[in-house]
Amino acid sequence: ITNKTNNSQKNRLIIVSNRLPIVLSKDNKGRWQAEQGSGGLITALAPVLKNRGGLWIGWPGTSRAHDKKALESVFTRAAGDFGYTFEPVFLPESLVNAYYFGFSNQVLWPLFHDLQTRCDFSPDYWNAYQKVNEIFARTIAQNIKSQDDHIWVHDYHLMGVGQALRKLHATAKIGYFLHIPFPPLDIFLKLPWRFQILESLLCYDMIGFQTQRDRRNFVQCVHAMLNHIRIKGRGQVLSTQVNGRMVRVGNFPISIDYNEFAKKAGTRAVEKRVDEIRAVFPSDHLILGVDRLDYSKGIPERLLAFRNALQRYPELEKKISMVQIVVPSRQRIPEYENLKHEIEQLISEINGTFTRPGWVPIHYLYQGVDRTELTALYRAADIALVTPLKDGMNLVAKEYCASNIHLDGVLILSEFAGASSQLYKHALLVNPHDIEGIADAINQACHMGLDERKKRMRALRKIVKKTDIYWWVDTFLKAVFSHDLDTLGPLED
Ligand code: GDG
Repeated sequence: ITNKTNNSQKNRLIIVSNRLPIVLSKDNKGRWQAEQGSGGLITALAPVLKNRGGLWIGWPGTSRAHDKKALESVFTRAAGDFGYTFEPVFLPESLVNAYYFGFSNQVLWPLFHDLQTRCDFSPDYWNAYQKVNEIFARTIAQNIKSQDDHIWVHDYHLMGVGQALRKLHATAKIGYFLHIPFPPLDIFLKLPWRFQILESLLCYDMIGFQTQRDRRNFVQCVHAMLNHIRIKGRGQVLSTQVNGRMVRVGNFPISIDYNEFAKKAGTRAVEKRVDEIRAVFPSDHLILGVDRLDYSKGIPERLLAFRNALQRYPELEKKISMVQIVVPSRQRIPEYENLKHEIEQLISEINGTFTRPGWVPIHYLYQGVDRTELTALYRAADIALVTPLKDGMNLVAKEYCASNIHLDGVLILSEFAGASSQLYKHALLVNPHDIEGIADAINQACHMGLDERKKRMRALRKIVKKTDIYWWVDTFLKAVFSHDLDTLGPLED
């Protein structure tokens, strides 16, 4: 699907996500300008949209009335530049907080990461979430041109869009992909709107999850809560009948543009930065952590494990250094601000205790870095420490492998990252709550011989390369829109 050019409007693809894949900024005369964003999803979907004819619907990030008019011409120009069109969904300022920071990020995000004590089940949040999902559905309905249009809705912000579209009598096929985990039954049951959410999801033609774990949790919730529905089948895609309609349920581990990372890792610019980074960190083993600021990423636990390694394996003194990048995220939610303080306090305590002349154990950046710097850090790092408490997939783990072109790095990976369902055999798997276990893995990685490191990294890279982001897009679209599920290949999971 990704490689075939199809200029006709048949099977036009409509992607729907909370945010448009565009970065808006103002030039020096105060006029809006648009640049394509840089995430993996955008990189993968942009060529598909261009080839098949496509539209991306999402919130542009601003609601102010006077911006709306100005933005119209920006989106028309961007369509000409990028080869597919954009439809902004303008959300009333009064709803954005309760929908985005409220229901999406203080109900669904913590609950689906098994952290129900962090939830704020305020009814206002739910009302705003429903209203915003209806606004998205209306915009989609206005943009459907034919029964053959294929709609693909993304992530936890938009679980109710399918149901709202059905209420508007939309009959086009709608696929949905959840980027975050789906929780086990006991946790899902805590949600006051559990029935509404399950029933909304079952309005899609395909519900896609990252891993078998998430799909199994979803199937268990459906079977326990909705007696009349039975999800059946084997293999990557299961199915059921809901009100006379077939609903498919599958798992599709998202990935990265492997070739792009591997290619970038070998460029002169990256090579130069790797040398500079290695010169700044003369210790034998450079350990890297890269995360958005989020309590699901297990950053404090990881820091405690690093401290534990220094305490229990004193011979590692001056031999290991850690770079931890924390990218600012969801700053308006107080929990995130508190987490930032917790991380910073821990880092200063650890550095205060262990620093020696010429050696500072932890280097901390509370900022994003550009792609060249990130790739150079991936390449320079001897060990990547990816220890989320729970994660849908975790792309950092895959990006580290793709960038490790000399095959000498070790990936330490949480059992509870979706990525472990594919990488478990060749990474060092850890329980992110087990501080001593992670410390032992750090010590093991520091002592691992080059042969073993290469063997493991070669195998990891092979898996990431084979199931890259283009494979993911292709497999998902085939599973939603083809009639014959047998055409799907087997999946290692
Ligand atoms: C959600 C799910 C799932 C990070 N720091 C910098 C930077 N990044 C980029 C990484 C990576 C992305 O951000 C983070 O992706 P993750 O997958 O690790 O995590 P979430 O943001 O939580 O994503 C997750 C994902 O959706 C996809 O389905 O895997 O489980 O939670 O691509 O490279 N990029 C740059 N500078 C940085 O400093 N340029």
